[in-house]
Amino acid sequence: MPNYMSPFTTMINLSNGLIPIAAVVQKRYLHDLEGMFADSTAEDALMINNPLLYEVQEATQNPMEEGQLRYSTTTIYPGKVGDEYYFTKGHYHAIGSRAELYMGLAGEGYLLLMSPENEINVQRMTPGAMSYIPPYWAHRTINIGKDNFVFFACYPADAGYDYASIADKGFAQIVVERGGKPTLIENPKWEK
Ligand code: M6P
Ligand code: ZN
Repeated sequence: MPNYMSPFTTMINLSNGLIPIAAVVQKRYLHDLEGMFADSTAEDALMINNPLLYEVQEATQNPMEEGQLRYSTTTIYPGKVGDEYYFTKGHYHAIGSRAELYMGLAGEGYLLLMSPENEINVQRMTPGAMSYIPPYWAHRTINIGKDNFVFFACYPADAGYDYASIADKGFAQIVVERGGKPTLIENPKWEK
């Protein structure tokens, strides 16, 4: 007989992503993303204040086993390093064949994706946007607005995180402000 888990319900505030009884809250400061922004001078200058870039509230601590799901909300604060908008670290799934689903809850963001062949794709996310991350695509979210960008995520619990590939090379393109608008440009630090 399998060891059955008990069903449960987690309340999520759909206007701000708050999970009152979050299992874990992860806070990511600029220091945690050291070297990931294109403008190193701007990054170094801002490092003195080490601003909080984003928080992840985990709704569950479900076992990281095949067949299980985990879900969370992420809040990315508004801001830029130089002219590059605040973003999440970004990752491939350690088990590449695992997909993920995002839903916009508040604010405005971009979901930046990159295939294993370095093809770039961008999805604009606003409240109600259900954005599908197919298997094998690296994914990063970016706050392109003036308010908090908040989204919900649901993913297979065994997906895991491959952060190293993104930390080393980044994405082939980055999102910067040009003439007051978010604009996709080639990543000056990109190396294949
Ligand atoms: C979403 C999910 C999480 C992820 C978080 C932040 O909530 O994809 O699994 O941890 O975004 O992204 P990252 O882990 O790349 O910092
Ligand atoms: Zn993921």
